Amino acid sequence: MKPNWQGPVLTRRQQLAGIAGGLAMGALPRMAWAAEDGASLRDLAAAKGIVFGTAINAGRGSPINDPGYGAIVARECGVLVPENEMKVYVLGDDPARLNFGPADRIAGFARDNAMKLRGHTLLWNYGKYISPALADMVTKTGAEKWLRSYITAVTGHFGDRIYSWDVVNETIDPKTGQVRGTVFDQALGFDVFKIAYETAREHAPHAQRVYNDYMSWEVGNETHRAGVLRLLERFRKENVPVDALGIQSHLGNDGSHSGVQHAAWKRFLDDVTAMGYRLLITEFDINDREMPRDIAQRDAQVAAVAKSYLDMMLSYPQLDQLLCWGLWDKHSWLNGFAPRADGLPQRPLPYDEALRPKPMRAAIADALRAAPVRKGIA
Ligand code: 9MR
Repeated sequence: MKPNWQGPVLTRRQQLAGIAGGLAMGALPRMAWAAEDGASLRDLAAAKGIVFGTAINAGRGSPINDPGYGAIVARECGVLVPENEMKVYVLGDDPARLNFGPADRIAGFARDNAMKLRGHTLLWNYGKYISPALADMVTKTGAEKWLRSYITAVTGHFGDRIYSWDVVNETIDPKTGQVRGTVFDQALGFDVFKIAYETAREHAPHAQRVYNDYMSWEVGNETHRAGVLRLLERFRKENVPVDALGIQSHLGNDGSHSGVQHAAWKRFLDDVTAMGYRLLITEFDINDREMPRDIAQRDAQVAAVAKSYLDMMLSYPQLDQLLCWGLWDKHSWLNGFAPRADGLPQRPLPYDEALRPKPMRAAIADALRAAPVRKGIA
């Protein structure tokens, strides 16, 4: 295992207090702390040909502005993805005048800390996230023209910095298994996918092209999984240049982690990989809404779900990237989007409110230690 030391050793207290030894934020050292189990998730993953990382944001709760969190992200991660800053509602509707400021701050933080960068997402083909102003702009410009110029501008801006793009995100309606029906696919039909992936290939030929979605292993996802499989089959049939399936992995505890559920999920993954797609976990977290109040019990359940899921996922040699949707409970999207009925904060991520590592972190580390070596993208 390569040493992860690149800077001064700070005490835990210094890190948490955010003193960071007088170091300027931005270029954070990857610290070897006299810690728990020694090895960073980044190094445990890299030893297996896997790149480990997280989503971060550029605003509130960003590791860029918070030295305590910054030190953890810099130590644990080999890859970052912006949680929102590369979405059209941040970049803007006019391809000629895009606001790259927040995304560039994240790209700079990744570069300063020698991390890779993923892109999320060029086309979120989901009506809920297409504003009326964007829909107007697309209609006025023409869907094909708008899409081509937008994807050209965004991929061109980041160039080689981004090694993997979520080109299309969440286009399948989980209730029907069909393409959702947006201003884009209503105008272009299936060509919307050809245009998106071909334009990405043309302007970012080096980058992996991913289809990203949230179909999951839980009971109730059958229609969603079937719809995604049909889409992936059609991509192959019509030569749409898609390399990998991004499996978001926003898990919860529906109390049914049964053999049947495992078998159905495995069949899905087997079907996907049989078509030649690679796999990646893009947005891992575990919603604890249905878990007990008691923190020790809850953390143990979250860790158990994480271990069982990751053991299965990492048994696929096609899977070479594992990204959490944040590392810090305090800033998880789930607190806003899926609050617990008892009003307690969610604990869906590897680090708790006080930035202490949780059993979920240990579960991820154990799963990485147990994973077979693969020839990964890293
Ligand atoms: O975590 C993100 C949250 O901060 C945003 O408000 C929301 C809408 O843009 O998107 C969340 O991230 C989503 C991701 O982009 C796609 N998969 C589902 C994620 C959680 O909703």
